Amino acid sequence: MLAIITGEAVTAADNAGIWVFTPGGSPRLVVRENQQVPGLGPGTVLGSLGEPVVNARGQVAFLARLRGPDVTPATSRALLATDTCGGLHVVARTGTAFALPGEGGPPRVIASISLAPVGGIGGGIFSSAGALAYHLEFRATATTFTDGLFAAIPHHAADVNADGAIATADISGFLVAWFADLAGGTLITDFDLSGAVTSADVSAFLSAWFSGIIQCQGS
Ligand SMILES: [Ca+2]
Ligand SMILES: [Ca+2]
Repeated sequence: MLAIITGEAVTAADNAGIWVFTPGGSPRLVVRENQQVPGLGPGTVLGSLGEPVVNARGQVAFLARLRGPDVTPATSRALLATDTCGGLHVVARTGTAFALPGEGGPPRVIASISLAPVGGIGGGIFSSAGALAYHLEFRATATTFTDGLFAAIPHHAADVNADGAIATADISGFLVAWFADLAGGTLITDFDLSGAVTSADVSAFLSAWFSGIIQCQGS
């Protein structure tokens, strides 16, 4: 649920948050206004939060307005979602390029984002398997748009097979892909984003895997 809180040291800029309630458990704060958005520039924070959609695993997805030194009106809307370990991911952001799978030519630029326009008022489909449906509009010309319905599976970086659990299968999956990169010269397992696939990527992955195991125990 989306809730507004009050109290000393709480201001209008950070008085909203999203909590998840589980049967028999205590409410868990997932995100709060004014918090830094992971993966975006320093000072890029959640300016305001939309109504969330929750799945059976306790993952949430929500639209947000971003605020920060590099945020312009064209880049201020984003769809965010949590993985099964509680990590927050940007699924889509307005003003950024979006390459349609299998389509050549220049990437499209996201003009607007909404949760899937299905499932009733407010919409939103976030399956118990972790797949989030969302709708994007792309600006084709100044006055015309194209659009499409997409799905994402927000997952922890060490959850290679995106099944929501960090397990030994993810290590073997990573190693298979790593050897395939070495053989084929591809960069899928360039985990440390160095531009090359080396043994450093295996160490970086294993380190993320072990910290993911610890982080996910608490969720
Ligand atoms: Ca997994
Ligand atoms: Ca690398």
